[in-house]
Amino acid sequence: MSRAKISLIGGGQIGGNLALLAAQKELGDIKIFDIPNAEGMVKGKALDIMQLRPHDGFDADITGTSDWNDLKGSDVFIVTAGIPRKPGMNREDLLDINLGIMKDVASNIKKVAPNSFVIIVSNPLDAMVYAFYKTSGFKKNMVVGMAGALDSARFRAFIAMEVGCSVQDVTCMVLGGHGDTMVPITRLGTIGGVPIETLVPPDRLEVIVNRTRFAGGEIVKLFGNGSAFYAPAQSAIEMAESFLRDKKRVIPCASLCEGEFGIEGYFIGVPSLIGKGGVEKILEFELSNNEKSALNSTLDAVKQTVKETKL
Ligand code: A3D
Repeated sequence: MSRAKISLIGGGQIGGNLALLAAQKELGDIKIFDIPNAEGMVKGKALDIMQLRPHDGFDADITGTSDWNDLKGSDVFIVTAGIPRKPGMNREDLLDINLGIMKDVASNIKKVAPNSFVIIVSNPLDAMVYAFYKTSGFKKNMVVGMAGALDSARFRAFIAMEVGCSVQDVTCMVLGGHGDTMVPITRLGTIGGVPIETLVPPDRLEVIVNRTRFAGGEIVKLFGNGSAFYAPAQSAIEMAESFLRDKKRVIPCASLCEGEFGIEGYFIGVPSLIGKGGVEKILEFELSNNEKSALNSTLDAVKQTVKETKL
């Protein structure tokens, strides 16, 4: 059986970690793609990881490139391409530039691997995944955004830190858009099957929910320059692995809703079953009235960012 081919579009902070994690999990052979100016950087990262392999003995071929032809026939793409906001640049300027990059990426992926599974990570996530979908014309099940996987992992980590239990036993999902309006469904969270709401007092739970909402910003502040990359990379890898190994894991992802949760025509964070068919199913369930209104607010935020793409 030949190895899967994984292409990482953007070889920056997240891209480099994606390559490392994909190699360590032996998910397949890996191409790290970036713009010609950054070709040396991605070739260097690839070579560095090639030299790390003997310690653990994992087999994967990792190469850096700025040539789309090298990505022909890839099974999975993880897209982190984009530029960060620079001094003097407003939100609209940034959106315009990153939208241009996403459209270019979409048309190239369509050329080299029209049947691939594509995971978008670039921000603003809710607009970028929509832009990729609209520009590429890919089937809806083959395009997905990474956000809920990270937001849920952050929530789980904070709960485990609060209670002093293994993160492994904390389950919880965070739905909605990737921003301050995200919706942690605390009602359904459990620690080893015991409802979180019976173990964590409401005031502490509220603190944790708020910390989750602003967790990305907390790290940006600490770094002073740049945003989180370890946990975002691991979150995207979980999604890629579920596709490549047909694990059918249920992960909160920005999937295209066509009626699910009453949402029509938008990518938004919902529990998504990922297998060899991509997003094979969205698992719908009854929301409480509060959750419904929170999901409506987050949908408004998603609609606004999508509107700004003019697509
Ligand atoms: P960074 O280290 O700047 O890497 C981005 C890379 O994209 C750079 O190496 C660029 O050279 C490259 N790039 C720019 N234009 C192109 C192009 N046309 N084709 C290919 N590559 C290109 O950023 P990062 O890795 O820290 O973050 C990447 C993206 O992920 C950013 O948009 C972040 O905001 C976003 N992000 C999203 C989440 C979510 O949860 C959704 C979390 C963290 C970061």
